[in-house]
Order: sequence, then structure tokens, then C-alpha cells
Amino acid sequence: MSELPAFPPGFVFGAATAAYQIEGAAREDGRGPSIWDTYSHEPGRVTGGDTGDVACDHYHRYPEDVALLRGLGVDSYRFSLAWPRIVPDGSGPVNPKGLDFYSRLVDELLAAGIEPAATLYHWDLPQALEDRGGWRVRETAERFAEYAAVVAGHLGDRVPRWITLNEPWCSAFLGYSVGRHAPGAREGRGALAAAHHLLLGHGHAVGALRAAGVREVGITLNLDRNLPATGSPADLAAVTRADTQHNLVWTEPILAGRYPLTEAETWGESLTGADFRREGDLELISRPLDFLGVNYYRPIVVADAPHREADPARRVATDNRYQEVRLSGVRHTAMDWPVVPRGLTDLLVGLKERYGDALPPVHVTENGSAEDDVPAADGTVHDADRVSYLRDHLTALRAAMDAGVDVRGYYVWSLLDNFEWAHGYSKRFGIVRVDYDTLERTPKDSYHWYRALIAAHRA
Ligand code: IFM
Repeated sequence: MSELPAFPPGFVFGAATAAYQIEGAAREDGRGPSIWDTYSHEPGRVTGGDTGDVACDHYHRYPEDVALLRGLGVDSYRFSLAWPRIVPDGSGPVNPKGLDFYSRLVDELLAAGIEPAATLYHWDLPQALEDRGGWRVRETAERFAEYAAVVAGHLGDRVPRWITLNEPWCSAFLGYSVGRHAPGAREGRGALAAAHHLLLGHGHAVGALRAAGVREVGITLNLDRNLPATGSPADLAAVTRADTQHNLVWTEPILAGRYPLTEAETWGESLTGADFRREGDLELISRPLDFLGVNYYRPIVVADAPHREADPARRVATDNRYQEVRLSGVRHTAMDWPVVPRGLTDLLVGLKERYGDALPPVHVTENGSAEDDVPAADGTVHDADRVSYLRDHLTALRAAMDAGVDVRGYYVWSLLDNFEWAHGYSKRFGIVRVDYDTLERTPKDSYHWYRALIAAHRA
């Protein structure tokens, strides 16, 4: 461990997962269908036709997974609650069995000395709400507020750290513009309405969690470190558009109480009078937070590009005239993502420079790498590339702290190999291997490395 810089006392080391990616039990104990059940069952959507029907079967095996967390020695475990387990139709009756599952999980974590950190929404919208318009419509934000209040009332006294939304960029833009995530829509403008209603849902949920008196409330954003492919004015302008869509759409309303100043040049139209925006929305969205969750995996190199979409009605969102360029000279993970730990330092320092004291303390709520793990004959997994990835990113995180960013915690993604959305089970992010035939769990070298790091930190 000597090569790693020390972290301050009280720094939180954790591991993260999400409901649809690990739970399985998709039709059990009253759980309703989510947009990911629908999407993953549509032919051609997910690699290999994989679905989350069984996933890691965490729903039944959670005691074993909590034991793995205890063995790891983490301070905190970040998981998400499946909205359709708790409110199967998205509104109306609450399913006591759904609440009971999370109650048992939380009690098991507390008994193991692990602080639960719960995410309210990690992409599994109840299908019934999608059928009524999904995140395109304001009503969904209101239903989210009701769900948040139910959960906060039930678990708020035992769960100290709450995250309203995970990576709303993916929900809005991958879900309603690119169509690579559920519900698989390709609508351009619908994604902008979705982004706004996600922000609104976040604001409502902050209110519900505060009313329940929980200790800490935040949101998790996958902010991008966008780098220009060249210094040309066209590429620099493309970076501004990418920054607006990936980062400022979220950070400006949440942290500065305003919409991005660069939105007109990004979307090709001003959204000032957009029908989905109402007076008072920004006040809700910018309610103070106790922390900002940041997920970081890789930087993105951006170049100018013509519109791909001929139809102006669809020509918006991720089609806003930029393209990603493959970064050469660095290792790429199994996701073909470039490994650039320094990007994490720069991202966090850039946030601090932009928002100053308006930036709350940060938790890195996800960081990790998918690798083509090959188990040895005895079943062990020697994932040296993942160990290097984690070590180098923790070092980069420490550099951001040295540069003045108040970072309070780090959660490795992920505790388990799991359902990697449109990639199905073909990509493995876990520090614990899951054999999808037997559901057997095997800690990889990265698990043992992380355990030793945490133990050294404590010592
Ligand atoms: O698996 C996902 C997770 O659900 C959200 N953040 C990124 C991870 C890796 O792609």
C-alpha cells in the first residue's frame, strides 16, 4: 500500500451497486415491471438478449453479499431501491413486501457495521409511468416525490446518506434521445423535457428527504471531462456544446440556480420559454445539498461534426454537432474507455474552480473498470489491470483533495459483476466475480487489494 497516498481520518471507503443490475427476482413479491424489464425483453436491445430477470439474485442472496462487504471492510455500501418494487404501478398502493426487502437489507448492513447509502432512482422507472409519458411529462416528477416520501418515512431513520438520482444524463439522453437505454426513444426534444423533469423530481425528493430528517442528501452526476480533439475554434466550440449537454444541464440549475448560459448555441434554440419550464422550478431544483456525488470513468475527446440527423425535430441532444474521438496512446478497458486517471483530478478541480463555495463536499460515488477477466484454473481472478485502475484513480482523487477539493468518500463500481445495461452480462465491473450459471461469488485480486487498502487506512 505504500505507493498510495494517505487519506484523512473519516474518509469513507465504499462499494456500489444498483437494483436492476443485481437483484433479479423481477416478478417476485409484488414487484411491478420497469422500463428496463420491457426494454431488455425487446429483441436486439441488449447484447446476448440478456435481462435482469435473475441478475446476481441479490434479492435472495443479500446476506451473502453483505458478508462480502463486511469482509471487504467498507464503511459504506451504496445501493439503489427499485421504485417498481415499492410502488408497482408508479402511483397508488405501496407494496409492503418491497419495502420490507430494503428494510431487511438495511438492518443486515447496520448489523455488519456498514453505513447504508441509498439511491432512490437508478433508471428503473415503473413501466406504468412510462406508459403515461415517462420523464417527458411533469407528472412523473410528482409521482417520484410521493415515492421518495414513502421511502424516506420508512427508512430515513436508518439510512444516513441519500442520493436522489443516479446519472440523470443517462436517463434523459440515452433513454429519450439516443435510444441506447430504456425506454429506447429517439426523440430529440423529449430528452430536454426529460432532463428538466428529472431535475424537478430531484428537487421534490430533496424536500421529502429533508422532511423525514435524514442526515445527508445529494445527487449523483456522471460529469464528463471533455477535451478538444484539436485547438481549432470548431473543436473548442464542440467542447462547449458537449460540456453543456453532459455537465452544465445539471450543475448549473442544481448548484447555481440558473439554466446554462450556453444552451441556445448547444441546442440550436433558446429554451427560455419552453413549455416544460415553469416559474419556481429553479428554486426547487437548487435546494441546498449536503454532498455532490460524482461518477468518473474516463475523459471524452470531442471534435466538431455535422448533424447526423436530417430531421430537425430529432436533431438535438446527443446529435448536437460533436463526435467522440478515440484517444490514442493510453490503455482502454473492456468498455473501450481510455484510462486517464488525471481526468478525475481535473474534473474535480474544475468543478471547484467553477462553483467555489457553492460546491458541496464531494463523494466519488462510482469509479471502476470493466476488464476481460479470465479465471485461473483454481477459479481465482488475477485482475491486475483493475487493481492498477483503482490505485491510479485513488491517487488522482487524492491529488484533487490536495488541490483544495473537499472529497469525503469513494465508492468502487462495482461490488459484483452485474447486468451492464445494453451490454448485458458481457462486461464485468465487479471486484467480486459472479458465475452466472451457478451464481457463485469469487472475490478477485482487486477485492483483496481494496480490503488491504482500507485496512491500512484504518491502521
Ligand atoms: O454500470 C453503470 C452504472 O449503472 C452507472 N454508472 C456507470 C456504470 C458503468 O457503465
